Amino acid sequence: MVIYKDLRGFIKQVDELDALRRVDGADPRFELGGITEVAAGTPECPALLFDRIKGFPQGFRVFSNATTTPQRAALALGIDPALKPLDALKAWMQKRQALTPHKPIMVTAAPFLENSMRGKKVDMAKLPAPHWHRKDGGPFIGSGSIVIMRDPDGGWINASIYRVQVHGRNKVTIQFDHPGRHGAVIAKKYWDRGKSCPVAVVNGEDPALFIAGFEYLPDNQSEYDFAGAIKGAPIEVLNGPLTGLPLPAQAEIILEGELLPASKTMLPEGPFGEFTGYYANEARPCPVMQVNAIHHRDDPILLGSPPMKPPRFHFGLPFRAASIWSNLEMAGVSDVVGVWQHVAQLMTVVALRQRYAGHAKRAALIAAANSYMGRLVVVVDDDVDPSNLADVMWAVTTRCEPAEQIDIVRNAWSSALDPRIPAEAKAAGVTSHSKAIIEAVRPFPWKDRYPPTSALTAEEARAIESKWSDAIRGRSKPRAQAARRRKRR
Ligand SMILES: Cc1cc2nc3c(=O)[nH]c(=O)nc-3n(C[C@H](O)[C@H](O)[C@H](O)COP(=O)(O)O)c2cc1C
Ligand SMILES: [Mn+2]
Repeated sequence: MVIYKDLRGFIKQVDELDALRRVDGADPRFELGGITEVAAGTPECPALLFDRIKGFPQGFRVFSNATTTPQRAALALGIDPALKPLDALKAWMQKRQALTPHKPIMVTAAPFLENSMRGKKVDMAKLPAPHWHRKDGGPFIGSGSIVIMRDPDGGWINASIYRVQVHGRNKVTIQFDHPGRHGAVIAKKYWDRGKSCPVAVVNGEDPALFIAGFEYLPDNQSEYDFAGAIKGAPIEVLNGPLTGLPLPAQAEIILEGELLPASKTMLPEGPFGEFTGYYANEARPCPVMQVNAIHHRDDPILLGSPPMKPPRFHFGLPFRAASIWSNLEMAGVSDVVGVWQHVAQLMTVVALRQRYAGHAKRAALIAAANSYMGRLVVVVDDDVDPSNLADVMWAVTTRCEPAEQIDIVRNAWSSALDPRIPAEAKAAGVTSHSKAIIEAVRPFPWKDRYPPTSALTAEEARAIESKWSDAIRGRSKPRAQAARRRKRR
């Protein structure tokens, strides 16, 4: 598979798959967001390239729904986009386990230096930052943008996704969901030494960086190296003229500046429509980046990835399910045939071939432990496709006796974004919730005596399909077709 060089290369590949729609004349206040949401709700869920955005020069573009289908998520990973979704996720799980990190390489020229505004010339209003949802607290330049920082102790580069709201000509905020985010940890190290933290915001990045920026990587491991591993080639970087931070040379738009000590400066950030489908919080104080330079390519493209009400999600393949699948394998849980997440990662499903009593629960407990914000974990037998919600619910309703096969795990991993944790509890620092484990499997002791299912096996269905496909799909023989055409004339 030929992997794209940069975001433009990716957009070209998407276009070649006929999955790109061009939209001219939309308003960055709510229309870009509205069109993105409606398009994401259609069966084709096309990627969108907005141009002639109201109030901006032609050529200043926004690209959204980049990786929202299984096909385009696979394409971004360098995996065959023709694979069935569960097979693509398995391919990614296996590729991810074997990845060798690729350190970035330095280059001496970068297209993002084609245009630069510095100092007093810096004006964020020159960039088409959308108001994505009705109640958003302002325009967000960063919804799928990467924030670059250097750890002052180890020297390693962190490059992950944190949202970035615009507050004025040269002020933006960077929002960390919790103090454990690498960006929050690194910034605090500078602040504790009485310094501001050099930072860059990369908008319109290589899709491999977008994916790497979402991964939970260990301390000291740069998302740059992980993105290089996805591509099988190093990310090209150039040291930022102001910050000296290594910046992806092929990126579209880059802000350079400093994250001011939070003890001195904060601005109210949000609300923002979250991936749960809710505005989780009112405006809250948030660290401020002073923007000292804006660089951009000619005719720049902003990668926008607004969160939307589920099932819409940034990634058409549930990447975190691939991590859980890996966790299960590493823990020695055998015979797992698939792991999937529905409802924007809020529900995890594990499919396995039961070999011993307690096998299903063992898998479920590991999956539950690693399901961020997920209240629902379901285990199904290997004849059920975990990526097919209807199939999963068929198993739940026909194989699970609720009085015997549902367990509740209390005080488990969620976050302040959880809409079901009461405000008083959040104020007291509670960010945990309970998780239901549903064993939608045939009870192990009598599984072989369970009533047999009536549906065709996958093989039987394939055989019928290949023999009778014309009849089923209404395609008639060429001669009959020609006769019909003649009659119509
Ligand atoms: C589109 C998108 C937007 C995100 N926005 C935020 C955000 O605003 N704040 C945050 O803390 N995490 C956000 N995340 C999640 C983090 O990027 C993710 O957890 C990442 O692994 C954190 O990296 P770190 O371990 O280097 O801190 C977002 C993820 C995606 C895909
Ligand atoms: Mn990190």
